[in-house]
Amino acid sequence: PFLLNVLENQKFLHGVLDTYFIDEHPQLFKFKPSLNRAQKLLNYMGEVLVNGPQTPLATTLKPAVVTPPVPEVPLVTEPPKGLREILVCEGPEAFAKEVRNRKELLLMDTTFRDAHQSLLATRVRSHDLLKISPFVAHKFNNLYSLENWGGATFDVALRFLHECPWERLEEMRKRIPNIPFQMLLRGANAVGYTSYPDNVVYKFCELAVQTGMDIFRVFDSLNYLPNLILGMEAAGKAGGVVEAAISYTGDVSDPNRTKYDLKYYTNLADELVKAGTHVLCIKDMAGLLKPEAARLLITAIRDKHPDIPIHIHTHDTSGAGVASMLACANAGADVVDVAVDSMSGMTSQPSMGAIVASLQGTPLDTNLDLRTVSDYSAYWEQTRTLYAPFECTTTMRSGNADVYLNEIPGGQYTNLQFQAFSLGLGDFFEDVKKAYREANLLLGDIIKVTPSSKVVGDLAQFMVQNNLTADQVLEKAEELSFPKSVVEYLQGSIGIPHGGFPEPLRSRVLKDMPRIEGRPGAELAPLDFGKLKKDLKESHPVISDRDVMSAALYPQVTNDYLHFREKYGPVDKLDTRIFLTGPNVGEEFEVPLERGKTLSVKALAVSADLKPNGIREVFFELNGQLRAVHILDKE
Ligand code: 3PY
Ligand code: ZN
Repeated sequence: PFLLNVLENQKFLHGVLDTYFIDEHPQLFKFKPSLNRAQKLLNYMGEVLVNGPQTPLATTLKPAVVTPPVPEVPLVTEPPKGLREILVCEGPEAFAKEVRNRKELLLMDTTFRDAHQSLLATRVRSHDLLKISPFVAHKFNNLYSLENWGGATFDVALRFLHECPWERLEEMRKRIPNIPFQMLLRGANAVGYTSYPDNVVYKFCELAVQTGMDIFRVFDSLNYLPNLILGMEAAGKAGGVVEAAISYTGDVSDPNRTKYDLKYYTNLADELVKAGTHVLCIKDMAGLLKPEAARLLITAIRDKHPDIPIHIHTHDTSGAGVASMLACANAGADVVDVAVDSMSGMTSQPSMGAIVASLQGTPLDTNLDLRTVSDYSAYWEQTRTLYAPFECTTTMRSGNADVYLNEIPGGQYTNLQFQAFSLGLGDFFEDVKKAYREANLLLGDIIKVTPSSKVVGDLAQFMVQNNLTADQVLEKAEELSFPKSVVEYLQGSIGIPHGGFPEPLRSRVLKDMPRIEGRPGAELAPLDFGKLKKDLKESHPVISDRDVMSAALYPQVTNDYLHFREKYGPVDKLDTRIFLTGPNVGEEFEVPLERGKTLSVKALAVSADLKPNGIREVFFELNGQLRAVHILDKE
């Protein structure tokens, strides 16, 4: 009896047994939880039916009632070979050489990461990514890479989707063995918003490579070289392709914008090439790289570094994205970022179909078939409607070239607009955008991308809410109680900006507060992973090294995620509409738990009467048998 019911064993529960027992006998834990999975999921759906969505929805719009058809692929045959073959067999240098030698313009597809981070609040779930993955493997084998991890996806998966980002990566890898995977690594901030101890960043990259990651786009929100180099070393040491990114701001085609001129960018490119990057990326996170600026910038870098593959990232906020990417390609870039048509445009990436069509019959022809792009787009067009509660188009109807004035990064642009509209204040967004520009100048005209963009955004909102002009902020700096992010930024918590910190603002805000002089991570003690694992095991029956890594980055979020999963099971297996808003009463549906194991569920009824203890019963049919779950009605 001990063996099968270990989770209910009193000695075990009270810690009389050494918990290393679990490590030595993992098979014991496969049995009991799997028996409970169905019941847990019924509890989850009961909870949603009684108490409403268990993840906050951003609007009152409901997910569409659709089952997006997945274009067919021959599942019996292996997907055709792609660039990953060279990477795996010959390593990152050979991969980079091959990329540089290619005649065609190569594409990175951002649909699995940045596109939905920018348009759908990062809410696209593994369920919908995995369904289309075999099609991508079979039909898009010639991509440079598929960007499918990192950035905000890690946090959002755990926090709002109640799913494990590591499992997502592993499952995508199983279905797409041939295309290089790419992630966005925020340098010394990994996939978080703040500096971590160095050993956390190293271990994170190691685990990412082990789980299936290939290419690490490494950036720093201030282009602060020591932070960038730390991230590059971590990615490189783990065996990944290092794609060091220069975050782009300003306008190199405007002779009056002297702080970030061509020389600034070419110097930085020199440093990153010297530091051994395999690929060089220009990360235009706000979509400020106009076609003429693109021509100047790429030509200058290409002239100095004829052998390095150049990869360009942009956002289509102004609407000039396709023109700019074509200008980059013509000036010698090897790879550009696109999102599939139905997930492109506005604050997302430029359209894949538009770029493919524009280059057809030219020497840079991508060799992609527009019909294939169209099939892929059709899947996402329907899938996107499942995420209606998070649609940016609730408030955003078009691109806007005012981004050249405010320089707000794509994802943040969507968020700020959304927040402004939900506050219901008519001109609030216009005011915030103007204040964002002023806040940036107050802070010394800095690079703005996660997390420095949050500093500028917080200061802008602070200015609007308190009705302060830039002059007033500077004048009253000693008395004002600034947002925490602004104070920490001025203390040096995320690094040192190009040109130094703004004075006298910094001294006035900080007074005698401590300052970090160099790379923030260098001052942090290494994290004790062994202790963290032990601590986690005290409150959670099953803890993997992946959970420990998640907890190293997001302690509270991971703890909540683990509790949630222990209570409600693998909610990532539910269809998106059912996950978000629950089934309709009377609805029949399936839940594929694993290969060969599918639950057949029917939602029967929610009891009208409440028991004296506040419990409501919800009835389901599970594989033909009646089941009832008891849910505390929180209303
Ligand atoms: C992120 O850090 O998530 C970004 O997408 C920055 O551009
Ligand atoms: Zn981006």
